[in-house]
Amino acid sequence: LNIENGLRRALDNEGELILEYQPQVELNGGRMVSAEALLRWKTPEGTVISPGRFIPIAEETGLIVPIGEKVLRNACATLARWRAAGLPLPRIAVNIAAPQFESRNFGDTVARALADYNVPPDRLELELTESVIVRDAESALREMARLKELGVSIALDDFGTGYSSLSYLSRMPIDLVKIDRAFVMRSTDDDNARTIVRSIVALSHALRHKVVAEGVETRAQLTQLRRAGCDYVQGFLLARPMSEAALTAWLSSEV
Ligand code: G
Ligand code: G
Ligand code: MN
Ligand code: NA
Repeated sequence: LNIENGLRRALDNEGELILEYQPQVELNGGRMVSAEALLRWKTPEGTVISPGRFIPIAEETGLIVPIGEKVLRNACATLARWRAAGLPLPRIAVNIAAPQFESRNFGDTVARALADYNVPPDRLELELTESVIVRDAESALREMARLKELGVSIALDDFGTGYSSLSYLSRMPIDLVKIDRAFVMRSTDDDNARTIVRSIVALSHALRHKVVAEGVETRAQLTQLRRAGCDYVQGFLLARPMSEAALTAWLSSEV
């Protein structure tokens, strides 16, 4: 299978590129505050290809721009359906690749998706990584400010694994910091990883950002995160990524 050609076809083929959603819940209380949209590619031959394999190729070929727009619009469509059903509306968090963020008119694309589906802007969360800051920090900060003006939420994904300087953390107009799962994983048996987790939480809170830990798999990790004062958790311990239908059922049970 040629991934590039396959992706071009998938873009026009309803039902090939689909979203799963993974809940992000309050560490104390368990209420769902957000759900991360995770892309899945089901080819007509029935193969499921993981984003780890096709997203890098989509980034190299530029296909990430139309694919990312489709993801944004599908996420907004899901929010619109939940809203119409009168369900409690969590945010939906959408991963934004650097080339997509840097593409012309990205802000307009986001604004159009929000308007077309009539979703409250703060229900859409954009997950950016530090890589957007590395290339051209000043223009990235301007673009982030523009997105904040639209009213969307911004999360900094995979925090601690990139190469941005800490000074930018205080300048970015973000709402949430997502602690990378590598730190979460090691936080139960590695004192240094535990210290890093605590420091990320303290630093983020001092800058008035909320903190999400990702990749939470064990009760012991959850205990460490509670002690560190983390706000929200996401991971297999809480819930695996699931279909929209399954998440709709979860939301219905929260009413
Ligand atoms: O769901 P999974 O663990 O296989 O995802 C692997 C990687 O693919 C993660 O880093 C995730 O952020 C990324 N990813 C999943 N969905 C999307 C998407 O819609 N857009 C982008 N840019 N990345 C995604
Ligand atoms: O890079 P990003 O944070 O967007 O990656 C999200 C990816 O992490 C998704 O592919 C998702 O399937 C995966 N994931 C979610 N929860 C867990 C978990 O508890 N453990 C592991 N190993 N991966 C997880
Ligand atoms: Mn993510
Ligand atoms: Na992440």
